[in-house]
Amino acid sequence: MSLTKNPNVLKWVEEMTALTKPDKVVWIDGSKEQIDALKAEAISTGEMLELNQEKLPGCLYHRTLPNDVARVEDRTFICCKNKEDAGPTNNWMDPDEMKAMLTPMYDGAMKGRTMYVIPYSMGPIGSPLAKVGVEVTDSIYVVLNMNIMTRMGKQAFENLGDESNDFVRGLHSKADVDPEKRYIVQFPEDNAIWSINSAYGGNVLLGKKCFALRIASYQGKNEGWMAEHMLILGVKKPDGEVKYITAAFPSACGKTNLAMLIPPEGYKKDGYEVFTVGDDIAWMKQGEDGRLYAINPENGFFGVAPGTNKKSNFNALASTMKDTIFTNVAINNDDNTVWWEGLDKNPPENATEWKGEKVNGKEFTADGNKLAHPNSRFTAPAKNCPCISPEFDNPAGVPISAIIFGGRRASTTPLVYQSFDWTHGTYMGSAVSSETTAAATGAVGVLRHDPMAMKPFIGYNVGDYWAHWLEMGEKLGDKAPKIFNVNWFKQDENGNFIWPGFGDNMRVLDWIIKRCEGTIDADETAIGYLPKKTDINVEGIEDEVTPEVMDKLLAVDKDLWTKEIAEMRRYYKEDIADKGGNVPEALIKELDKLEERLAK
Ligand code: GTP
Ligand code: SPV
Ligand code: MN
Repeated sequence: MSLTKNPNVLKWVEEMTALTKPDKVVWIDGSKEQIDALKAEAISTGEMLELNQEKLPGCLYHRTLPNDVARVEDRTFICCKNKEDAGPTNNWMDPDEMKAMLTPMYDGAMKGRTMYVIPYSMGPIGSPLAKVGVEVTDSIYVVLNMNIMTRMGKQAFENLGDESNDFVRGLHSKADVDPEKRYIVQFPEDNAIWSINSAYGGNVLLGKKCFALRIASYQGKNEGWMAEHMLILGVKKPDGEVKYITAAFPSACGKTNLAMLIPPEGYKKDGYEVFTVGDDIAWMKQGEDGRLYAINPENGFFGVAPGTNKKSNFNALASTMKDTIFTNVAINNDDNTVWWEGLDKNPPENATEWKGEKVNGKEFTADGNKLAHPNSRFTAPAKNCPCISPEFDNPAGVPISAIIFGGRRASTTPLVYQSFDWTHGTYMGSAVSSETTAAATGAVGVLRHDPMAMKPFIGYNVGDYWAHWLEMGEKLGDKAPKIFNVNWFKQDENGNFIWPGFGDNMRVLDWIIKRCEGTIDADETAIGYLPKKTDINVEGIEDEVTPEVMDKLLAVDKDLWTKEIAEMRRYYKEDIADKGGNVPEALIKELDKLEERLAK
């Protein structure tokens, strides 16, 4: 039974049915009965494995094909009419040509399968910032993940209404999961997404990167708001006030960890608390009071498993203890639970590694093999998180005081610094670069530009995206959040991180909040405002972060920064301007000013 009378939805679902020719069409209402039945079906076919229901109630396991374990940026396209509108950071193809190429692939792709029609809301139902999507898919795994990651089911259609055409059409078929025919395609001008031949996370949970970033960034530019690859957290201070901060770090660079951090003992004693609003995506709009408000469009966490443990991210681990889907981690066959590198120091002897082979985990890992894929993930309901913000479902969102950029940089970038103003902060965002991770296919550890941590996710021309940032700054005026840059990943000569990171990042948030309140001075340097050496609180970590280490963390090395500036000039010109990106004059000026300040 279709769950809506909306003719636009019905017509589109009919078209998709005619194209993909499923044996059966099932509308997902989101009821517990329906979800339980789908879980049972997936378990019976072996698509999902049931984990130990005493230790991990409601938890399931899934493994994807070894060729299908991460986002595929080289096969991801923005298909708008004019190539220039996609800009230099996107693959482009003419929308009609793309559809002509993909239509035969979708033709009959669901024969012998069921098509699930998933209505979902990105953002709290009824929020003026929320938007509706409908995804059709032939994967139960997708349905069960969307059930965690979005507000899924009937209620989304109720929100859409019986007439509106304002929903994002998502067509997914895993088809043959053929990597040579894998395409992740956004049609921003049609509010549409086509994904084929993948069954992994960001490629197929179409509400996430495809909609909430690529399509939404385009909508945001046209409608005057922002869709960003940012976590949202609240810091409750001893006086009871909560300050909200967003942070953009590239994939697998610490958003989930920062969003859920547990403050060091001293801070806890003083009454500080951290609340999670979101761990990956923020939609932000100016509120009636002139400030910038953010909602998390998602309803769960699709988090990196390796490295997650009680100490590094207690709250993330706690979130995965029930009703969670684990993808591509290892199984401990002794008790049918899960394991991944960094969970603890005891790889299970009786293990199944992520590809499905039974191994002695101790010997296997001693030989340098990994039991879990480096991009293995958990899909956990946000409501499981012990520190979920009381404002999580607030349709109005939360007011943002600070925006942070960051990435993995072994050198050059100090632990933290503040921009002189919004325009300079926009420059800093445009200059984010980071060593690549396993979250996307390709080499790991290579430094690449990733402006605003959005390189793979800007649904239009990056030059226009920067211009939109500058326009937002003008609109926000003196109500604009302050902009900062952080780097948790500075290394010593031996490649060890010199900042303890994780919970201790609270010490940096503390400085940032005080800067927002105007209660702490800073050193004015060529690159921005830096903390005075003694203004980052190291109480309790003095042994590790000695004054010498702090000097290194806050160093601004003139030679390295001269190279950085030269690289930014090259980047703006060769990678952006020469390839059809219009770098705003104001950003070039910021680069000029930075160079002048450094020369002094
Ligand atoms: P996506 O979900 O891909 O967008 O990633 P993310 O930005 O949420 O990254 P996440 O928090 O999952 O962290 C990824 C990896 O970075 C994990 O292996 C963490 O252990 C590591 N990490 C996170 N925070 C820190 C930190 O403060 N210091 C260090 N050294 N590593 C960190
Ligand atoms: C990322 O890669 O930034 C993720 C995981 O958050 S995915 O959903 O696969 O994009
Ligand atoms: Mn992400």
